Amino acid sequence: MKFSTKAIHCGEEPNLKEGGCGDVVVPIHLASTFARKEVDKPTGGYEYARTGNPTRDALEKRLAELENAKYGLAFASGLAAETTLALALLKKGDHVIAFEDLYGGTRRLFDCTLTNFGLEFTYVDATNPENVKGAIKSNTKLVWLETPTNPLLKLCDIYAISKTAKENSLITVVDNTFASPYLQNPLNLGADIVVHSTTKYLGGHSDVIGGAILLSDDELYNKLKFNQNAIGAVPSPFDCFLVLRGTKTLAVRMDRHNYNALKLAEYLNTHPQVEKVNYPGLKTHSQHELAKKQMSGFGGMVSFYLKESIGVGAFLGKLKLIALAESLGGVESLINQPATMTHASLTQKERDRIGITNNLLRLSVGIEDIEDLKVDLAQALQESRVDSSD
Ligand code: P1T
Repeated sequence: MKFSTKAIHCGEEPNLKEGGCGDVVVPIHLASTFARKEVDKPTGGYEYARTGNPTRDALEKRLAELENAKYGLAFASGLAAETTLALALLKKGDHVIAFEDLYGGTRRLFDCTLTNFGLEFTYVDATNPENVKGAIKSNTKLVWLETPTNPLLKLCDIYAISKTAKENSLITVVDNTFASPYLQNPLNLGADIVVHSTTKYLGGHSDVIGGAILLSDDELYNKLKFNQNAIGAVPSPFDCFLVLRGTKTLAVRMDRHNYNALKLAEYLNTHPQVEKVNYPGLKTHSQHELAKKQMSGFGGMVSFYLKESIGVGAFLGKLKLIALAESLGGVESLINQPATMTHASLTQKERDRIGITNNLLRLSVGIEDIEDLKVDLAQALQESRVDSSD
């Protein structure tokens, strides 16, 4: 099956067997526990809903199919997935190499929580695979990547880095949230594990918080599956249903996100009040060729720096359609100032070093009519000029 067919059918085949009612949508199984006939084995395959339930099973199966993975594990949030992964696969004294440009919450988890458990993190500019290689130490266990990154839309070469990691017996994890499985499949490029915040494109409607881990390695899966239950950061059946429903339209939504984001990136790129635009689909993006190689589209995320002639607060206040909010990947367009919102937990020094300055804005381009989005940006840019005499 091709992607959009899998996204609708995998994990949700109608049950036409004896006793099944043939429903084409998997039910929201609310039972927290499952009765058994014999003491030593679950009768219907389930025992307790934290350990597993049919709605979550359907979601895990579908997400695994979409990432070409053997196994899927669903979690209560993207950060719940990340926490479980770290606690399951790392131990005190282990070292992790991470891309310096990551979602602020991921860096907060690493720097403010996991370091308390004796884990060590080194951040590198992974746009150059040599920087990852150069950071390997005797206690390095794992390489953590985002591509494209949040919020600067930088890329890293998944194939090259995974190859180096394998040669050094390291696990490569790719947070594929920004691309979604429709545009990029890191496991096909050599990565060991894919992580998603399903809150974003997979859910797609800004109405659910969720996370997932997808992988094919039996040994790693067994550790993660054990810890999914042991730690217990699992999604509710209703949340599983919402993400399952979201995945059905992922392909059509992503096509429109791609189209709208490219149009807006091109528009902003030529706008006199915009200093620089970060979008992998632009020929001016320094990694455009890599984007073409490892992605099948450039996604719905754009970030840009406003010139000093624009008041950032005034600009954000003038937007009428595009909401000022954290998060991304929904059908509605959102804008965010990373320095004060999603990446506020980084130190000022670190933000400045990476390039997350106050004039950087991040757009999650929705699937509205492109003309309405352009008009909204245009009027806000015009109205917020510091030198505007009207
Ligand atoms: O919010 P949660 O579902 O826990 O997912 C965390 C997460 C993980 N990885 C990436 C790349 C993310 O962007 C996020 C969450 N990001 C936002 C809320 C944001 O506005 O960037």
